[in-house]
Amino acid sequence: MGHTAPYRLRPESVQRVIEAALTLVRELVHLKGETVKRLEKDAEKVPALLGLPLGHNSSFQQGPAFAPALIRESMWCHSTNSFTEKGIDLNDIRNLVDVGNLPIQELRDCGVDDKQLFDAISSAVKIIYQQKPLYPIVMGGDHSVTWPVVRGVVEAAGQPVDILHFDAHPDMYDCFEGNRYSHASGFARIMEDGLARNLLQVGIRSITGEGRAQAKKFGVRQFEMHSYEDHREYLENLTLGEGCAGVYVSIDVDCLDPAYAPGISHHEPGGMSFRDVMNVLHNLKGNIIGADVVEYNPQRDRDSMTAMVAAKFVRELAAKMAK
Ligand SMILES: [Mn+2]
Repeated sequence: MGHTAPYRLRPESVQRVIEAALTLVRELVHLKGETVKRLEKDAEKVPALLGLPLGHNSSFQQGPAFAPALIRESMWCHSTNSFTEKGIDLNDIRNLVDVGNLPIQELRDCGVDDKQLFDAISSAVKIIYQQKPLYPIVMGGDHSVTWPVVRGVVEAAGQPVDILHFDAHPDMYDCFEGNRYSHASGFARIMEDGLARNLLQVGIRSITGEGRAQAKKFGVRQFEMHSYEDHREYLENLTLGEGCAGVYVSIDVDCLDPAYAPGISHHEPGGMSFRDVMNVLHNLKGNIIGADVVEYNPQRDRDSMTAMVAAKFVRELAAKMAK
């Protein structure tokens, strides 16, 4: 299975490579965070981009490990400009900083297993969170990264979050094909760990009996595509995150209809339009303290069309976070 590590190292050696990887993140976070503070001492919240090139917990196809590089390329592509829809200039470091990637594959090459890898992801997220005014915005990677990212946010914030989750799938299998770290199980782990006060899943249209049973068990609210129009007004006027740490937004690119986003692993017809997602996001009232965009798969893309879509999700999320 993809989640087993190739070699076994002594525990202290594993810890040493993890520390080295986190040092990369720590140094960039410190440099960018201090620069922002010097330019704008009143900045409250500046999104910090972290790439997690992790794809081995995908169940069907590989490819999302290459997403962060291509999303970055599309973010700064000259076919568009650096302003978001509502006028935030992302070329201004006071609105967005980039703290690079956690070297996922290099850690795995050294024998770091998924438990240790996920702990390292949580640590990287906490490093960002503790450098005020930075807040994490993560580029996956497959969707398995969301569990350790949310865990990092919640541990740093000291209380649970409300999660707004866009996806064709609930990703709540107790265990998928023998892998509890699977990209199809992340939200089961999040709910078991008590990391979310509320979990709202939007765009659902591929769900098994287990997915519904898990939702019932964990009190998850699922907004399925077959009745989307009944819920549109509610979803486009959401208030979340009051009385808890804030809001975490997770966007699986496959929430979109494959007509809008062919560059994903799981083509599931009948999905949201890009504008549907924007309407929910732009109108959301709530303090977003962490976010991710996951499951972009370059192997299936055409002319970087879906890279552009994933990049625009990152850009608009960043603009929504920046304060
Ligand atoms: Mn999905």
